[in-house]
Amino acid sequence: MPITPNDQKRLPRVFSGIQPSGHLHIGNYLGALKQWVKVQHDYESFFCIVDLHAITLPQDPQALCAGTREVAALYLAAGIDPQKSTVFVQSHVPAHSELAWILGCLSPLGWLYRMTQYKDKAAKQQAEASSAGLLFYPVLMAADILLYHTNAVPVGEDQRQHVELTRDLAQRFNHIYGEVFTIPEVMIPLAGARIMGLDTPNAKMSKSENSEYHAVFLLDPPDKIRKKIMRSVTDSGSEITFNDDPARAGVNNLLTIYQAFTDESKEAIENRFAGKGYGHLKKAVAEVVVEGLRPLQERYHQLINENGYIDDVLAQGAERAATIANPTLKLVQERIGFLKARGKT
Ligand code: AQP
Repeated sequence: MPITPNDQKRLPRVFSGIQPSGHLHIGNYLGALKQWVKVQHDYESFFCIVDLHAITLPQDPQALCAGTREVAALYLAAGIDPQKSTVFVQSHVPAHSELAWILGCLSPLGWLYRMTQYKDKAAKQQAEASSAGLLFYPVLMAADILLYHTNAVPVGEDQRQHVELTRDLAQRFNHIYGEVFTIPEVMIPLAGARIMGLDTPNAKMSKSENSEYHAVFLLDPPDKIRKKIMRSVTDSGSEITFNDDPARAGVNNLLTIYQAFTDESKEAIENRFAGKGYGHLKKAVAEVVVEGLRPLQERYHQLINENGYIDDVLAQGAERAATIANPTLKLVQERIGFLKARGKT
């Protein structure tokens, strides 16, 4: 691992982020947030609200601005401790955009066109209408991660390919310009790494999916959560077991949600539901989700009403993040051969 000015005797670092591109759902919670809360005790942690990523698809300006604060409040409500972890907004630290440009100039287009998320999201739009930003998304994500000499990136399964690209870009830069970047590892949770849509159990749950019964949002009231789960798509069978069969993906998804919220073993869960019907399973899942989200929801409503608190946390976070990100960017610029601006240290 390359040694950098801030690196002496530090804890290993994690970096991760979520886009303020809609309301957060239980997939974002189980795939990302829940493991962040755990890892912050063992890692120096950087958790970002990635607004620059969000605009790779069209966003309503007011919703983006309100959503950025909402996501920040949800991080804290879920248990991210701003005294322990650095919480900040991506666009508040300009080094992210600057490093992304440099890394973009090292990224072969072929690597970017191969990204599954790009292909999926571009396919939902007219091919020519999808933005260059959407293609560039993983390069920006690489910049986010590499600026902090990140050791591990806690994300859901859908982001694995982007972390692999980050590793490739870091190795490419280090090979051409000498060691600067730490090569990060991906960190995927054992349960809940890929939560599927309740109405589309063969496609991942997503914020930007419009249908009403697709996702359970973290701020959905209990009755709405129950209604959505009771209406989730299952199959015509009756056996309640974890299963890879795509035809049984709905039941598998409900069991996965149950497992991720309760941390029980698969065996214990299968025993619990042996001989029971799907209606019973759905009710049980709805209750663990309602109860699992209750403390987060209560805390969220307190935090969002505390005048100026979220903005204070974000301002301190951005200041702290810049103290790590700016020296990394400076080192990169030197290695590339950019002329130092007069008067700048
Ligand atoms: N369905 C999911 N199951 C488990 N983890 C998930 N994540 C997203 N969906 C699931 C994880 O949440 C983190 C933040 O994701 P993001 O907002 O940066 O982008 P995304 O992966 O594209 O998430 P969405 O919800 O699908 O948003 P939109 O619809 O805006 O694209 C990541 O760690 C991701 O793995």
